[in-house]
This record gives sequence, structure tokens and C-alpha cells, in this order.
Amino acid sequence: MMNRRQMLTAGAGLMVTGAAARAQTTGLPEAAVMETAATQITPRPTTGPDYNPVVTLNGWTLPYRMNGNVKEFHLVAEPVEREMADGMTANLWGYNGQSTGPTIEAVEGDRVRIFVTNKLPEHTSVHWHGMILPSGMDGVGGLSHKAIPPGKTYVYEFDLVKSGTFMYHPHADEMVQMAMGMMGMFVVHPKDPAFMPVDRDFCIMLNAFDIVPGSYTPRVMTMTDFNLWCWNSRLFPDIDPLVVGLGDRVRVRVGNLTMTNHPIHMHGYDFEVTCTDGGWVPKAARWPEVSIDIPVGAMRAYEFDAVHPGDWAIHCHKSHHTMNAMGHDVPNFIGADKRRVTDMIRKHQPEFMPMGSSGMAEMGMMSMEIPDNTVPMMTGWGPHGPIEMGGMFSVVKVRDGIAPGDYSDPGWYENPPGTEAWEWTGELPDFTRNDNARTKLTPTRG
Ligand SMILES: [Cu+2]
Repeated sequence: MMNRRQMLTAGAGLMVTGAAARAQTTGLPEAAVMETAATQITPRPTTGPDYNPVVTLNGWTLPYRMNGNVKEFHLVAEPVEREMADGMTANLWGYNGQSTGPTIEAVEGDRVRIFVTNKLPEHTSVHWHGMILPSGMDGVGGLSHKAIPPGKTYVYEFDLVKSGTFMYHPHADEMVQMAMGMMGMFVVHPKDPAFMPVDRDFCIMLNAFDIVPGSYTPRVMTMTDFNLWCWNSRLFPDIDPLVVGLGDRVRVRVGNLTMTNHPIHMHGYDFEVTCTDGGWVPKAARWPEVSIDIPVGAMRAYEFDAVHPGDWAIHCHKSHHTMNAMGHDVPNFIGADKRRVTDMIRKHQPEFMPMGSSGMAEMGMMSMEIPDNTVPMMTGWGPHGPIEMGGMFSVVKVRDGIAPGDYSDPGWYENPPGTEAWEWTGELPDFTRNDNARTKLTPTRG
């Protein structure tokens, strides 16, 4: 979780490589490198058109420089070490030190020039997903232009003709490079700051990996059976919360570059999709939702007024996507009597402990022996006990008195007296019949 100290030092992880820093204004722009997975808050612009910068959870926004009237960015495609959660680092491919890559932010009407340096061992390209641009800038290796060879820098240049939420990713050895973590978001703010303004604007890229527990590098030929389900290459319980002030207008932009759809469900609110890959959704065409399915290769942004204080879960509703890698290949032992087999195994391994006879909740409680460099499949502690989640899960923390621009974790919500589920301490009915059915392990009929 991001704490106050990390917030104060936001930007401290930003390094500029020496060679690039010495470049002339007409040469390559600085190649900024991010060295931490902590969420970085971008200050509001002081020159040019005004906009409210987005907050990329456990990510950052790529700095730019002005060269005449052109906004210049420098993306570096390279191998990175990404801290996916506390206790787990993966060898991925990404941009400028991290996977996912930095969010690119600009304004409708801007002309952008994006230098892409390839430090990968194979060629790459960058496709600007959803952008309206000249065909030769579209980044499909071999089709739009020659793929960028290792060690070379190519330049993409185009006008941002529409605002909205877009993505970028390679279109060269695409399956491998995306399985390694190469992707980022591209947000174009409206030219008119009065058009659909929000107080908080979050970016989440849904991505997935197949990393065997205890290993560091994703398997790249996996087609559907991924075992780590991430937001911005980060896993619960270490995905930062979405911190929101009571009464704020909030936008959440979600892009999906995994190989399956994700129904993103947020508790405590209903909300409306206000933007898709294609552009802004007119008011008359919106309808209320509590879960939004994000199709593969698509983007949805939804908005709500944060009028309900509390700690509200936000997660993918595919339950195996809120679970980390250890959850795969575990057989179902619910209802199985493991006493006999436990006695037999304990003769050889006295510490053996059977698990899962009454469900898997016990796994969220105990710290199991797990291999180095992985994350427990069900984990995270809340104010009332284990949360038993993983993967694509976080918490929207809506609080009174949060200053604009403050994203530091306010801690857990204290439910006002009389508004929390309580234990019934009165008389209970006779549960004997149910208990017998459970312990006898034979189905009861009639
Ligand atoms: Cu999902």
C-alpha cells in the first residue's frame, strides 16, 4: 500500500539517464526511467491547456518536453524487473524501467512525436491502439513500417485528433511481447477543460502472466491458462487503493490486453460507461451498471459521484482472477474425510497437515510454506480478518475530508455504530441434523 511517506517522495524514483540528459533539444528527448512500483502522482500542468492528470495505479506518467509546438516523448522498450507484489519480482519486458509502461498523457489537438528506442534482443514496434492517425504511424511491424531492430530508435509523429482513452502495445512478435508485459495506456484529455471534468481519474490496465511459482520469467507460449491476473502488472494485496474524497466525481479507465474478458465489479455504487475505445458515450446512450465487462483488446471508462463513504471492493468477478498463482491444480477436498490418509502420511512426514476439507478459507488465515518469489493464492488482511483475495482486486476508499490531489492511503473505514453486520447471540435452532449430514459424509435424502 502507498503510504504518506511514499506520496511525499513521489517522483523520487524518477531517474534520467546521463547520456540522454545531455542530449540537445534537437536530439533525443530524455529517457526517463521509473525505479519503483509505487503510484506516482503527476502535478497539474502549469503551462499549455489545463487538465486533471490521471493516476495510474502502481504506475506513472511519462514526462515530455516541448520542441516548438510538438510534445516529444521517449519510450524505451527493454527488459525490466517488476515488483508484482511484496515478495515477488518478475523478469518482464516493458518500457522505461517498468511493466506496464508509463501512461502517456496529452491533450486533444496536440501534435506528438514519440521516439521509441528498442533495447530488446529482438525487433519490436508500437501500435497506438484506438488512435486515428496516418497508416504509416500505426505500428504494425511489416505492414505500417519496418519493425524496429534491436538497438535502433524509430520516431512516430501524429496529431491527436480526438480525446479519450487509448492503449499502446507492440505489433511485432505480439504474443510473446505482450505475454512479457509490454503495454501501456495513452490518455488524451479534451481540449476544453469544461468537457466532462472529473476530480479523480484512475487508469487500470488488465494484464495476465503465466509464471510458475518460484520462477521469475513468464511462459510466453501460454494461450489461455494464465495464473497471475494483474492490474498494471501488480497483484492484490499490493495494488494501491483508489483513494477518493466524499462527493468527488470519479472516472475509472480500464483497458484489457489479456486474452480473456473481465467483468469489473465495484461495490457500493452504480455507475455508467462514459467512454469506450471509440470515444465518449452521449448521455442519452448510457445506462446504469454495477459490473462492466471489459472485452479483450478494449477499453471502458466509467464514472460515478462518490457519495457513499466506506471501503468498497473493486475486482474482476471471475473468481479465479482474484486469486494468485498457488490456486491452480489444487483438487477439491470439500466433504472428503482425510483422517485415514493423514495418519498414513504422518508416519512418513510428521508435520503433514491436510487442507481444504471444509473449503479453502483456512488458506487465507495461515502463512503456508510457499516457494520463494510467489504470492499466496488467497491473501490480504482487512480490519476484520483475512480478505482471502488475490490478483485483480483493490479497494475504493471514499472518505470525507480528503484534499484534492491527496491519494495517500487513509487506512481502513470505521463503520458508524449500527451500520455493521453483527452476530446473533440469541437462541439458535437445533442444527444437529445438518451437523450429522456433514460429519457422516453420506448424502442425506428426503
Ligand atoms: Cu478477470
